[in-house]
Amino acid sequence: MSTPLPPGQRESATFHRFGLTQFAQRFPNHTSSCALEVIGSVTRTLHLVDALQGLPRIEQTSDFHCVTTWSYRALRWEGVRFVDFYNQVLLPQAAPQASATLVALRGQDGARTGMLLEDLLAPDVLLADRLDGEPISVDHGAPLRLVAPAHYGYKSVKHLSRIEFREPSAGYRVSGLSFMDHPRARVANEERGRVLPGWLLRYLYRPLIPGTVSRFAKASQSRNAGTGCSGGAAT
Ligand SMILES: Nc1nc2c(c(=O)[nH]1)N[C@H]1C(S)=C(S)[C@@H](COP(=O)(O)O)O[C@H]1N2
Ligand SMILES: [Mo]
Repeated sequence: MSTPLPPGQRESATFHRFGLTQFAQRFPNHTSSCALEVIGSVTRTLHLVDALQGLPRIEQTSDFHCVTTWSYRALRWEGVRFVDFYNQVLLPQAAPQASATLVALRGQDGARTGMLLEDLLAPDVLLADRLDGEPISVDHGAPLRLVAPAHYGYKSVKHLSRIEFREPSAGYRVSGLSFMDHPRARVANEERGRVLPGWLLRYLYRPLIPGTVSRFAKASQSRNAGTGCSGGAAT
């Protein structure tokens, strides 16, 4: 059952709470419902109170690959396929411009990245509110996170609160540290960053793992109680 890990990745025994250290101390303000804002190149801006309401729920097991080279195997996510959310909510209600093929994603903690709409519509990309049979914990993205298993972990935005449709003609610059943020970040292609080659970034990122893990773990302390989406929980 165990497939080889993608190039440059090593298996981790722990699913670390992780990210850029500037986000270690930041936590979501709202964890009891999956509110989501849809803005940008859309016909109508949306303020959804429960983004997953009424949509078909699925369960999916996938490996998780952080760009710094740790991978954690076989996480069991539950939620809604992004493509279903797109077809059943975004297209009819927000009606994005056909030319807005870049989507900026933002978490409640201020973390940002972008994905090509085409990548978001892959069948394994989820809006997830449950992990391993429980509501997603604050540590791992409560109340709602993106899960994009074919892309490095930084595309899987936790505490997802806003999605913004953009015209790609303006260029890809979504996060503050855009040199680290590859527009696609496909794990199979080792697209770790925008500027330096993936194989080189392996060696630059790997030494940062222990310090980052301990900063995120310390900051989390007693903040890891889980919450779920109103009405979204599978029974
Ligand atoms: N909102 C938000 N999303 C985020 C991050 C973050 O700091 N804040 N870190 C990213 C990175 S670099 C990784 S590897 C994964 C880590 O997910 P985890 O903390 O659930 O293990 O979340 C990604 N999504
Ligand atoms: Mo990461």
